[in-house]
This record gives sequence, structure tokens and C-alpha cells, in this order.
Amino acid sequence: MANPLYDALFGRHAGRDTPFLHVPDGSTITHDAFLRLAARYAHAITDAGLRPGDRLAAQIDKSPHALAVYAACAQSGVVFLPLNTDYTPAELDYFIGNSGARLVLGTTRAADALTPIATAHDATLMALDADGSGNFAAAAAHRPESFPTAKRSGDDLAALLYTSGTTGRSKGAMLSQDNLLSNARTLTDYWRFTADDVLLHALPIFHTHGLFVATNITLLAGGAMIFLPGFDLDRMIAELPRATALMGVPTFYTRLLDDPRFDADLVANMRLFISGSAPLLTETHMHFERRTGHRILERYGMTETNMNTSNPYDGERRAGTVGFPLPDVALKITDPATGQTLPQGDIGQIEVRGPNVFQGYWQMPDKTAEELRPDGFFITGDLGQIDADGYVTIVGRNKDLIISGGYNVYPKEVEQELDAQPGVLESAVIGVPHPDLGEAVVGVLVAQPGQTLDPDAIRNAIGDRLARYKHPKRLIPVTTLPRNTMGKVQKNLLRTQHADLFT
Ligand code: MLC
Ligand code: AMP
Repeated sequence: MANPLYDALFGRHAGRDTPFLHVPDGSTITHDAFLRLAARYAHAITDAGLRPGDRLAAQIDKSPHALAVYAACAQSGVVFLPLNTDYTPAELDYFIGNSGARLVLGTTRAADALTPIATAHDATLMALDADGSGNFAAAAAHRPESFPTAKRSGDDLAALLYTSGTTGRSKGAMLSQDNLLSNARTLTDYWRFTADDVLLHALPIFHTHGLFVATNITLLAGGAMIFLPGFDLDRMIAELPRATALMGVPTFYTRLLDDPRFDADLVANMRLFISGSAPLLTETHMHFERRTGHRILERYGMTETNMNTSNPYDGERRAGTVGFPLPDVALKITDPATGQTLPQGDIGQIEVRGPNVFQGYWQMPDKTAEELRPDGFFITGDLGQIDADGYVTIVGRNKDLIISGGYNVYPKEVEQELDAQPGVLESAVIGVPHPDLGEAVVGVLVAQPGQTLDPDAIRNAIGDRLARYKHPKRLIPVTTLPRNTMGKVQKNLLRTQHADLFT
């Protein structure tokens, strides 16, 4: 095939007048109309000078237009780099510089903030808004509705997704066409997606979950999506009756359960609820089953690997577990110190290998070598265990990471910003249980001698440095941080001490 990803996900739908995206204004975009839009965008991308292998960075609001940029990148062979719409200019500067993106797509409202960044990195900046306006859309408006699909191989890069690191420095995970396509094929089959499915899509499309898992599977199966700009409870309740499947982070499910309108009748048309990106509490799983009669199917994945494990479609979906390794994924539990495989039932680090595992970190061979073994096993940083029946349970993390509402926050990155504030001697950032977000970010601060800290002033000061979801929901001044004999801050103690902050 000329371009495996484009051909399998998009090209096959050419000429099909079947519904693809149901949008909030009540209209429906067919597969064919979507492809024609994507082709025009592919022209605009190449007109801007991009060639196969070049990077396009997009910080744009979720909409069919934003999704068409992904399709246009696949068709033109350009590497798609989606960015969280919450990222601040300071964060964007790094991603755009590090990736060497040649074209940056932003919203019209962000143009003033993005212009100096694009200029500094010699990239072209164009605007694309959710309603299909902006100078990028204008440049595409009169271009042809077909585009000569760029020839690509399965090993060529399709996307670059940045993921934070324990050192505070984000790393670009290089995902090839085959990485994405193999996983999409496996999951479509495993979860029985067909052209009859209508997926209620309320996740962001700048991360693996909403972009690849949800979208690629629907495209491969030829189904449709109810494409919402984000999670809005009333809208979800209104749309659920015409959906057949939902993919969400656990916060979606706890928010739905908190609403009395959410019951078995409302979801009579649904066949599948899938949860991932963060741990789903057993309690939520049970509560959900009592309310709706459905057992949520939990799966486990990450940016570097797409999906690794899943509870079964048929058979027992076991609460508190992430199910079995997917058919083409090898998973082992190893000793973090030696890398040796541990006996069945022991807790250790989870390592995975398969066609889904990424190509390495963009221009970071040392980081890649630390996590991706020469034999192809990727060290996930998650701690897990396999029970006698083969179900995998994630019991913790071997990395200092907080997952808040499905977004990853690396404490180091927040601590660096807090430590840089006047009057702060040092800080420790921890995750504590939160009823809505699963975990909430909390900062524990020590003042420099003779200084008094003002949490509100500190919060304001980091406001334009870090995306909002990374902001500590609470800042707590203390006199000292607990340390072990090696001088390392004992975050476990802090987590225990502040465990009841939000409950
Ligand atoms: C929003 N806020 C958050 C937050 N989301 N704070 C912490 N953590 C979050 N996840 C902030 C807002 O900026 C706002 O701040 C305040 O919290 C209240 O916002 P809200 O209106 O309640 O939030 P909402 O917009 O409803 O968003 C919550 C959410 C959203 C859970 C719907 O975060 C979300 O869609 N999460 C999904 C993330 C995801 O797709 N992860 C997949 C990663 S891929 P303020 O200060 O202005 O009040 C991956 C691999 C895999 O992990 O396995 O899937
Ligand atoms: P990200 O780097 O944003 O892709 O996040 C990946 C991380 O999310 C994994 O390494 C896990 O720690 C976590 N994760 C994903 N799915 C699950 C799940 N079902 N249960 C627990 N943790 C999960």
C-alpha cells in the first residue's frame, strides 16, 4: 500500500456518504465530506512548504476541523504533533523548538502569544478555529478536494506526542504508522467495533486516548462519533441514548454516577463503556454495574505504547484489574534492580513489547536507551502484578507521577516552578486522593529563613508558566520536609499526612 495509515483509516472511506461526525449544532459530516476537507488541508500544509517527515504542531480547539488536520497530516506524510490547549506559551516554546515544527497551527485568539514563539523557531504560524475560520482554513478553501496521497511505509513516523518526564523535561514519543495501525486493528477486533457503532466522544484529541484509541478505532470500523468539544454533563446525558459506546477517564464515570438522570434506561442503546488513562476504583466499577447493569471494561496504556492490556469483551471484566495483555503484546513483570522476570504473582515493574511500542524519544537517544531495551521491551514505569488467572493489576508507579483527571503531572516540573518563586526554599509536590479527579496536585512549601509565604501570590506567579491542570489545587506552607537518612524527601509520609485534604 502507498500509505498504510492513510489508506486503512481514511482512504477506504472515499465516496462513502455514511455518517462520520455528529456535531453539537445538530449537523452530520459524512466520511466523504471529511476526506474532502482533509484533502484541502493537505494542500494547505504542502503549500506552506512542508514535506513528508516534517512536523506540524497544532494547539487548536477540538472540532471536526482539528481532526481533519490529523487526516491531512497522514495524507501528506507530515508528522502530526498535537498539543494540549491548556499549555502556556512558556511550555509551547519548548515543544515547538524541540520538535523543529515547520508549521504551527493555533487559534486566532492565541495569535499574539504564538507569533514570537513561531518567529523564534523559524516556523510558519497559521490560524485554525473550531468553526473552520482562520487563515489556514482560508488558504485551504479554494484548493482541490483530492490530494495525491504521499507514499509512506509502516516504519515512517505518523505522530510525535510529548510526554513529561521525571526530570521535568518533556520527551517526544515517536509513533510510527505501524505503531498506531497495529493497535487500532487489535482493539477494533478485541472490542468488536463495527460500522454500526456510534461512539460518544468527549475526550480531548491531543492525547493517545481521544486521538488514537477512540478515533482510529472508529475510523477503522467505519462507524460514527458524536463529537463533543469536551465533557459537559448535560450534553452527555442528552447524547447517551443515541450512542453505542463511550470511552472515558474515570472522572467521566464518577461524574455520570453523581447524576440521578444517569440510569439503565438512559443507556439502553449502549453496548460498551471503556475506561482508562487512570485507575478506576473498584467501588466505581461496582456502583456503575448496580446502576446500569453494565460492567465497565478497563484497559491500560500509555503514550509510548498505545494500549497494552484490556479486560475481555466476553468473559469476566474484573474490577481493579486492567485485564490481559492484548493478543500481540508481550508483558512481563521484572525486578527493577536486575531486570529479571519475577515469579508469577510477584509485584514488579511492567515491561511490554509489541508492534504498538514506539520508536524512541525524539532526539534523545540516552533517554530512549534508559527505557527501551535492545530486545524491544519498554520499561513502563508502572508497577504491577499478574494473578493466577492472568489478569494484570497496576499496583503503583515506579515513577514520581500524579494522574489528575487522566492528565499526567510530573511533580518535578511543578517543583521547579515553585522553587523559583521568591521566598521559597524548597517544595515537594504530591498527589492526594480527590473525589472528582482521582488524584489532585498539592504543593508543600518551605519558606527561606525569615520569609513568610503567600500561597495566592505564588499561585498567580506560576499561572503563566504551567498549564492549569498542573497547578496545585492547594499550597501548604510547612517548616521542614520529612527526609530519610539519605536526605531524600519522603513523599509517602506527606501523602499519608495530607490524604484527607479533599475527602
Ligand atoms: C481541568 N482542570 C483540571 C483538570 N481538568 N485540573 C486538574 N486535573 C484535570 N484533569 C482544571 C480546570 O482548568 C479548572 O481550573 C478546574 O480544574 C475545573 O475544571 P472543570 O471544568 O471541572 O474541568 P473539565 O473541563 O470538566 O475537565 C475535567 C476532565 C478533563 C476530567 C473532563 O480533565 C479531561 O477531559 N480529562 C481527560 C484527559 C485525557 O484525555 N487523558 C488521556 C491521556 S492519554 P480553574 O483553576 O480554572 O478552576 C493516556 C494513555 C491512556 O493517558 O492510557 O489513555
Ligand atoms: P500517559 O503518559 O499520559 O500516556 O499516561 C500513561 C500512564 O497512565 C500509564 O503509565 C499508567 O500509569 C496510567 N494508566 C493508563 N491506564 C491506566 C489504568 N487503566 N489504570 C491505572 N493507570 C493507568
